[in-house]
Amino acid sequence: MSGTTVLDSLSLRADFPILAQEMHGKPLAYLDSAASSQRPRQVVEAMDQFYQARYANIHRGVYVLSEEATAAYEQARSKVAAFINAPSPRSVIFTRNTTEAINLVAYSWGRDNIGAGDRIIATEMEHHSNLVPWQMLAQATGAELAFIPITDEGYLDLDALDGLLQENVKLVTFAHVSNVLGTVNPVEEVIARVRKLAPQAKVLVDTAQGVPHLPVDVTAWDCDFLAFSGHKMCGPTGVGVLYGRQELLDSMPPFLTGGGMIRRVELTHSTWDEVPARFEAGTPAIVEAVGLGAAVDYLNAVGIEAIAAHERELAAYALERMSAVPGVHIVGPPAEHRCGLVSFTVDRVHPHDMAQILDWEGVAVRAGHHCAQPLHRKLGLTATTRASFYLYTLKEEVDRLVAGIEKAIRQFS
Ligand code: 7TS
Repeated sequence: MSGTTVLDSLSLRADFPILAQEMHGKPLAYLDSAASSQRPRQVVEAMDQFYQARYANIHRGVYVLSEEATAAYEQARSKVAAFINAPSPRSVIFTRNTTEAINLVAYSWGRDNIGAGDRIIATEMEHHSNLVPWQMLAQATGAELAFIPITDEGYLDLDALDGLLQENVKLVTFAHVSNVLGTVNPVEEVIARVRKLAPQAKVLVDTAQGVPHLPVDVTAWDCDFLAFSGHKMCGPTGVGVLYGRQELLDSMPPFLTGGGMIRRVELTHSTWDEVPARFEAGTPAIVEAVGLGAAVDYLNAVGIEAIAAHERELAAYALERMSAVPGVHIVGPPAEHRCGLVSFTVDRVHPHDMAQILDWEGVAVRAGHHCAQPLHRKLGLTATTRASFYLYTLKEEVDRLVAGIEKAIRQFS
């Protein structure tokens, strides 16, 4: 069935020519947007036009082209700031991706503010990008790592969080949306508990899987840091974002050093530029930032609330259809608490075999641990197959996913 949803995805697909292809002689059903979304021609064209007519290095030339390129880069920063309701574009730093944004905080803020005996709280559902940097920091400083456990239904156990929130807690970090369970975590509720029980702690939200799909408001959330990637939200690869509370960023030393981030350099020492330049050493991803600005324009034009509603509908439909197939086991919560993402296992079919068979049907999904090994261990699994949706996903693609799963089950029975 190609039933309509709140979003006219069929029309939107005209903006994504990459989707109008066949794979193995079947129409491509791209169900791997959680790994990386596709990008609309508006984004590709904005980058193409910038390269062809507007490109120069930024923040250095006195000539018109460089001044215009600088203005375009800074305009992209303003668009991103408005998109997440940041109080000022100065609190938005362009990084390479979520991973680099989190590492920036771990190295710059972390090494200055975390010491032996301090506690860093993360969760059992984190992507390795929001886990390994804290392991490195804990090992370097003697700090302790603690984890908010997950319940059997795939929610954060908030009562357990309360018990962890003691006076040595310096940082609480968690995913807005799990890239495996699809759980949408109650960001404001978590932050309220942290503020009440451990007011000294800072909060970092990894919204790599959130901001492409759901409204994000750093001012309403009152978070200290927020990290995300351009390539999961219709933007290009190579650009990501760290939002930070202004006074925190202003107090932090640089992460990477070199050109573009200094005020004065002597042979033996230097002083730093203001934020955000302080954290953007070297020539940044100029064209990618402009592309991210165009992606934000695109998402605003479609409407993030409409995208969220569309995905909720697809998730509900996928859960209903998939759970009716004998032998299919879905991980994570019901549709009302998840994004458009469904990870599953199937009796007697290895997740990689499932992904391979689905590929032969033209259905592109991801299989493996999705960079969340501890979470898979907790679930008692080594791998899952994951289908993830976006604004261009059609209900009939969910039907094709289900048909592919049924075919794989027949082949392996
Ligand atoms: N945090 C979460 C929650 C993620 O899902 C990912 C990427 C990252 C951080 C890292 O983002 P990056 O842009 O720095 O790589 N997640 C996935 C995924 O689920 N499949 O491929 C990448």
